[in-house]
Amino acid sequence: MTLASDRLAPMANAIRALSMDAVQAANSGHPGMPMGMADVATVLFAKFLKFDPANPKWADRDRFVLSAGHGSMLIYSLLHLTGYASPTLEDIKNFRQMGSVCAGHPENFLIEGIECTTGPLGQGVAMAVGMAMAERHLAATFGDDLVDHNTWVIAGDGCLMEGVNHEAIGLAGTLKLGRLKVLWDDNKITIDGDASLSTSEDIPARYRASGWDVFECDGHDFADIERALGQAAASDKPTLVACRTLIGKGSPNKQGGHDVHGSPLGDAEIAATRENIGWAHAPFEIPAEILADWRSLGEKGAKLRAEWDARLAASDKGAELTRRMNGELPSGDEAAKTFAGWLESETTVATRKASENVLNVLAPLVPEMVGGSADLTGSNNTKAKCQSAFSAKDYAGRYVYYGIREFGMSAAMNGMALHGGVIPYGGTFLIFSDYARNAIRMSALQQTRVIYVLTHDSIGLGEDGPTHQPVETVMSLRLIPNLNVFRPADVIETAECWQIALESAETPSVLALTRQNLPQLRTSGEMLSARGAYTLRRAEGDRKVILIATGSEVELAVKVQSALQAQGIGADVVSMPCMELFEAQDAAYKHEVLPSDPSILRVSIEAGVTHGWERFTAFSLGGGLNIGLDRFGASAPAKVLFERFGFTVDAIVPQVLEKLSS
Ligand SMILES: Cc1ncc(C[n+]2csc(CCOP(=O)(O)OP(=O)(O)O)c2C)c(N)n1
Ligand SMILES: [Mg+2]
Repeated sequence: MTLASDRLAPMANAIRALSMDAVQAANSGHPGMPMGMADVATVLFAKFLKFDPANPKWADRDRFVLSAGHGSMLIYSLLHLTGYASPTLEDIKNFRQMGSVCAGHPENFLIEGIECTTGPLGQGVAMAVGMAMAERHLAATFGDDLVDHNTWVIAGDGCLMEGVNHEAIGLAGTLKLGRLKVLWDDNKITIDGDASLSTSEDIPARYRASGWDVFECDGHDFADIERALGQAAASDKPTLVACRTLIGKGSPNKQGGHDVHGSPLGDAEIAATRENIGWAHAPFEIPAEILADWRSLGEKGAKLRAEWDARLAASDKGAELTRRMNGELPSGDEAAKTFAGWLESETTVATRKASENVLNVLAPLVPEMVGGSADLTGSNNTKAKCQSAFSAKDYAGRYVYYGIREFGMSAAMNGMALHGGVIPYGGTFLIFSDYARNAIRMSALQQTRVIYVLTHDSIGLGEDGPTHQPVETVMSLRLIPNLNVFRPADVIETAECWQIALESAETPSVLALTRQNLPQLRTSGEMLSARGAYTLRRAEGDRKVILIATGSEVELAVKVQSALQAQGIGADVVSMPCMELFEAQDAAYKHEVLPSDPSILRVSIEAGVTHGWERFTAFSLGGGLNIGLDRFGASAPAKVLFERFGFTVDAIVPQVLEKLSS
């Protein structure tokens, strides 16, 4: 497709008009960025991007990430103009209104052509790194004739200023991700005003120092943009193109200033802009010949896609690539059989070690699993024996050394999962999930299958002390919607939780695992963790108490049960590896595990904040009892800490007795 420059200008103005009119209609939104980057985006879509609007999920399409998500009208305009079924013009007219897929920021779950949800600045670039990793991995696995595409990003000053940008570009440079191209909207404006208020760094030098190529262009000169994007496309390094632009370009009185970043232009300025750019058409009206030029862009992609379809059909690897891209797990019950065999053994291991044992079963059977750790491989036990390093020398490797980049790792894993064809999992200490927290939240919002292996999950890690001991962390992760937080109690539950995590195609998972050894408590039953909570030990005789515990405290609950039984007090032990899954059970099952009988005392035991446990215990005798840790830990051996903070039979039994007699 070769469109002359004089045809590109009206195409770019169509983006400007749609953006300013939609923001005006919504009376909120961000016109500046789409108007400023309209020319660059037009060249990208007209001359470089590989896409087929009729097949938004075509596996070998280029990925386009609008990292500067506030400029959402740019991507809505592009998708509509090039002929994607969604969004419609009606959706655009209802920008930011209830029911329109054109949400304030682009959401991957609302529109097929949107690769990832953006808005939290910086994470789009970091997710794009993950997409480029997945692309290289699949190309190495399936060959260039089936996997051969670029990841193009539009990012603003904010995306480059965020800390996660440093993590992302360091990783991309080290991995030599030459298929990654970032177009920087270098408008020198942020919300507060001139970018020089807050930044003075030499950004091109920073990127070059990280192993990137950097090119520059005048972002309003079509020929110059095409030259720079051509250089980027030809580079075998990850590439930044600094596109010098005017924010709000086209608006005669507001372009170049920060007021145009995030407010409607207003009727008078919109009229002046129409005049200035020569756009005589009514709001939301795109002249037929301009729309035809936009629609013609998809033809090249449709042809490439048809050729690719033929190669896929002819390839003996086609079916496997299709399976992986569809996110379907391999068939077979080998893993389940192996885990069932474990019931008979009595394995005492830390759950982080149990997780490694599980991985050594799963990773060979599920080749799309790509693991990694933020420099804690030997502590997180995340590397399976069959995995070798994913590196610039060997993209077929299935283990990523992410370095000390928890946030970057998590965002990259989102990008990998969204790209498809791989199931990413990655480890760090549970306490440092807070560094990654917004990416974990974005996993949940975007419905990605990302598995977080978070070890050293309580004071049970011991001597490293309170900086490393999670107290509020597990409960705070449970606050995030659509995130399954697992805290398995032994090797059997660990295997079950891993299986559930793998099977949860639209829900990310956290596996909170211990550093310290735990005995095997389960010797029977099948996939009980899938219920979220279950009765592990039944009371002998009259049940007066239900002990509800998670992870390492289930062992303690079993001991407390014995001590109570010795005094003639019947107690159930409920293991609750996943609150979210328990909450999702029907009322009958929940009542079976936690009967609504206020004469029974419910006791929660978890080595973390008690906040949140009331929901399971308040409806019970005397308001129930919550055993936990509502303060920071301390530096000492684990055993000493558990004693010091009351996680012992001797400390708990008297509290239970007192409650029972009150
Ligand atoms: C992590 C994060 N912090 C803050 C914001 C709020 N915010 C949205 S856009 C923006 C400024 C962006 O500046 P720039 O990227 O240069 O965009 P431009 O004004 O040029 O469109 C800020 C602070 C955000 N969306 N995400
Ligand atoms: Mg800016």
